[in-house]
Amino acid sequence: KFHSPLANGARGPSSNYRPSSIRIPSYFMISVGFECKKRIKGQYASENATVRRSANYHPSIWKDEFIQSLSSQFKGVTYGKRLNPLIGEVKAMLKKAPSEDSLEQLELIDTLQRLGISYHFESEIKHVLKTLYNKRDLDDNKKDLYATSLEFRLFRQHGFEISQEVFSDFKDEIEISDNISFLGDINGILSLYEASFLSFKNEDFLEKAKCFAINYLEKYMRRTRVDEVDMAMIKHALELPLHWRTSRMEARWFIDIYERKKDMNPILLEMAKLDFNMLQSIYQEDLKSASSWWTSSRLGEKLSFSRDRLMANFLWTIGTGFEPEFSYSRRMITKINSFITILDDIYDVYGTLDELDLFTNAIERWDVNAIDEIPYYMKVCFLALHDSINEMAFQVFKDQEVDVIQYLHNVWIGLCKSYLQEAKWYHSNYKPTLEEYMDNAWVSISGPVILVHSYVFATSHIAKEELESLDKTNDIIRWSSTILRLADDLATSSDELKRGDVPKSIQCYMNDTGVSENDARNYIKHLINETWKKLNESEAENIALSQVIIQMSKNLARMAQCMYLNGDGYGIEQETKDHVLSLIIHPIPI
Ligand code: 0FV
Ligand code: MN
Ligand code: MN
Ligand code: MN
Ligand code: MN
Repeated sequence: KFHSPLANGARGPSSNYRPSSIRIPSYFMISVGFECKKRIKGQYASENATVRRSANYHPSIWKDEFIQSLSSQFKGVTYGKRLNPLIGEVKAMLKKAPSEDSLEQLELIDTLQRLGISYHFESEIKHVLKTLYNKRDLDDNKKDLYATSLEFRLFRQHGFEISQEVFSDFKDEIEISDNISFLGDINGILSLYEASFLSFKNEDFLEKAKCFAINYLEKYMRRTRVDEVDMAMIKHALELPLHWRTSRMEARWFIDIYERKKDMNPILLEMAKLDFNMLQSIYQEDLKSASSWWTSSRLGEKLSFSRDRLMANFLWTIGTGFEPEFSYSRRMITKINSFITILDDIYDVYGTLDELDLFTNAIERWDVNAIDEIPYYMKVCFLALHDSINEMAFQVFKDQEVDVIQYLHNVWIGLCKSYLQEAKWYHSNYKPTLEEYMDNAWVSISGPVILVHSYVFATSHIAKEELESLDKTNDIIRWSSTILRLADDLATSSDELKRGDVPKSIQCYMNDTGVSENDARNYIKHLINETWKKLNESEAENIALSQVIIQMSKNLARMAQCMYLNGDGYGIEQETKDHVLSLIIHPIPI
């Protein structure tokens, strides 16, 4: 069904990657002769060589030559002419007075969101929801579980104040969960399940409802003869709830499901496919630009011990901001992600502790005169980073007359200091408590670097006060980064420990409590669930904060949960290949 990536005559993803099932021993050492730091007797190193570890990351499967060959017929204005009347038709549907059938309007909004096209109708959707919200109390028709849950989810998602009390009619049946009067109302339970993920910290009923719904859905899949589409919907929902999914991946999946629904609206379907393909053509241009930068920087080749993951670095940026207006941000954040990865591999694997100290100092000084002491490979990294960040800041200074350099510089210092802390812990064999670890690890996963830069690149009117508030005290950045860290630990810590690294959250919790690895993993999953509630709550409390930072923070957490769903989707490109093909390479057949 998909077009072959070879269709344009270019080389496809190269096939000489290392299959993820074959593991080269992690302790494989390489020796580099240009420096004399640590003397080690043994077979791997000559007397005066610095002994360095290697993670043996596989080379990239996506070559620049292939990326540059991408082209899409959906680029430019041709298809815009077809899209515009469809947008008009959907606007008309949304304008239909939300009189009798409020449920129909809510369902339309939900469908637009899932199809990934609601961003065209933000003001219309706000208007419909406002109207429905205001007449909510006048409406004394009893709503069923399905309608109540859908309404709760959409109102809360869009910032309307709504309490878990709206579920009071269903409380008894849910809390005494052997009562099965809901049987058959699979849409109601599914809808309750999705709604429960918008809860705040102290909303116990919603947590109970979530457990009830999960049990119910799992049983339902096993016992009943289930409709094919329902089955797909339930499986998908149990894998990850809607609130934790990123827009593009959800859209690509849901468009196929929607097409199979008996009551689907062909206008919505056509618009969704067209819009998806048009966005994809923009991503291809963004990707080409980022890949050209990466190739000409020669960082991959100069720092070959590090992960060469241009494609994955780009994929993350679609996850955090998919809209057409974020092209510039996607291009810049791909660079940021590339630098983060290089730095992480330097601190985790390649650098010696002495070098890391010197390097951290150079980053703090942010001065080209500060690099005499550091080895060549670090100079390459420092100069490339220093140049790129200064240039990006200058771009903002030209366009907006705001000087952002100290804010950008600060988050890099924070990142390198947190990396150094972990390196010191590792080299002294220190085992932090989970609390101690997390205080540092939400920074060392690079969430603050990504989000502060995202704010700067995606905001057309940067506010100094806002930039000021994006520091260590910002809850939203903290909770988003915490989820990113925990999801990363679940997927990467086994390999990290084999190669030698500081204990990650799972191991810290095991050390703290003595529980098994399996129990510790479940505890970390529980923490992710709890942290989402904090993130939901901080969003509701920070209504004045920029939408860019709020949405991108939530999206970063979501992207982590997608990337790490089935293992290390970042380090092992094969795990993410299908996402790359379906989101970036292959258009939806129309
Ligand atoms: C995590 O790698 C990771 F994905 C990094 C550093 C890439 C940049 C981040 C994004 C694109 C979100 P790894 O598991 O090695 O990180 P830690 O911190 O566990 O060493
Ligand atoms: Mn690290
Ligand atoms: Mn690492
Ligand atoms: Mn480490
Ligand atoms: Mn990791």
